[in-house]
Amino acid sequence: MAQRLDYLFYLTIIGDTGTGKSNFLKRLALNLTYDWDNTFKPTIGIDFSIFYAPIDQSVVKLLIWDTSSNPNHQHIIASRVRASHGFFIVYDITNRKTFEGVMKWIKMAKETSWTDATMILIGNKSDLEEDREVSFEEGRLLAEELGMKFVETSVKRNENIRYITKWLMEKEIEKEKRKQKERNQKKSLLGLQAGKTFSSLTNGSFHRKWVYIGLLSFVTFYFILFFLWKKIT
Ligand SMILES: Nc1nc2c(ncn2[C@@H]2O[C@H](COP(=O)(O)OP(=O)(O)OP(=O)(O)O)[C@@H](O)[C@H]2O)c(=O)[nH]1
Ligand SMILES: [Mg+2]
Repeated sequence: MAQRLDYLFYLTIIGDTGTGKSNFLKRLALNLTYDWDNTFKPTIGIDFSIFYAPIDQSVVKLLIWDTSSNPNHQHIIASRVRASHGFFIVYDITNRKTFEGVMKWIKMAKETSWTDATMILIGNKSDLEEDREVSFEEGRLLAEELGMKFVETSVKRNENIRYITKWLMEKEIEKEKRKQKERNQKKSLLGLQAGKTFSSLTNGSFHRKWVYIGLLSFVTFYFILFFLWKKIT
């Protein structure tokens, strides 16, 4: 039996190097089966994970891109993330430079994406409170200024990873439903409501009607011509 699928969303994780993007994705994809590993292996180019996520009554398939922050790889990344529905922009709360780098990633996402993508600002490594360099308030204010959702996460402690992904999916589902509604309204305005159009075109009644009218006009026209010719001769 075919697997049910209601939505397919593409998401992308961006941010400076070492902020925890790859671990974020591993945690999301593997959840509790993920064995925490402190060693740092920078991503080369781009990676991805695909998995299913049930959201309320819907089955959602997610394809999530995990990107490298290396400037030499940006052209490869740009060509892959164009159709992203959402971006996680990650900084490290223990490294102010990564917070300062956030704007360049937002700019890249806006220039690259051709959708009205949802962006979320993420301050990661909230378990390292003693090393904090960026306060929660600073992150929250920046996100507010940019009209974005903000959350602090700890990939290590598995905090807020699933919450924020679920939030994003719900937002995207809402968006899709709104778009569908708008499409249906446009169709009904044109008098081409999907059901009606489909049935009239497929059962042939629409075409048949015009064939009958054509034939009738043809016969009437020749009948009048014949009548006039008879009168003259
Ligand atoms: N304490 C703590 N360490 C973390 C957390 N998330 C990631 N790390 C560590 O931070 C380092 C970098 O993590 P990555 O996930 O590889 O970072 P990245 O953003 O993918 O880096 P690039 O691939 O170079 O862009 C690793 O040593 C991780 O173990 C976290 O929530 N808490
Ligand atoms: Mg990485």
